Amino acid sequence: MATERTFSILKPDATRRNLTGKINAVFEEKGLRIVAQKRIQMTQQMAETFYGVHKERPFFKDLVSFMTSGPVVVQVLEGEDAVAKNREIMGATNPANAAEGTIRKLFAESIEANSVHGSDSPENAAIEIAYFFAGNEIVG
Ligand code: IDP
Repeated sequence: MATERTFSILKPDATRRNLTGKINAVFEEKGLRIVAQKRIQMTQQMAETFYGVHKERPFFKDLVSFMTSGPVVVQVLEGEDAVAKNREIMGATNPANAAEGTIRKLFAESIEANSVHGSDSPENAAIEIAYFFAGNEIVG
């Protein structure tokens, strides 16, 4: 398997509870390298664009409001099979269904405030990384 990059967000529930270090420790322990990282405040427009695929879903408005409710940490994670590996490390969307030891099982508050985002395909990873990072901000 080739080295790959994925896009990650530590969501507002994680920054609010000062969990960025604990979550980053999980990524690093499981073999993902943080090759870019910055703390930002998402605007409503950024959140609406980022989650545009969900705009017809009943939870869309609340999700945009949650994602703009405090700072987030956006990241690029690198490693073998990074996209699938990070989805495994994160666990199921709903923490009630997340496997033991996953980030969402360990830290998520609810199906909405579920601590982390991770790209769901290499194609989306490339789009999401390019949306948040300039090439020279990523140092592998
Ligand atoms: P994922 O983050 O596990 O890929 P998606 O289905 O892409 O899950 O949903 C994006 C985000 O939208 C979730 O991480 C969560 O924050 C929120 N979300 C998904 N389903 C629900 C729901 O049923 N109620 C409230 N929020 C939801």
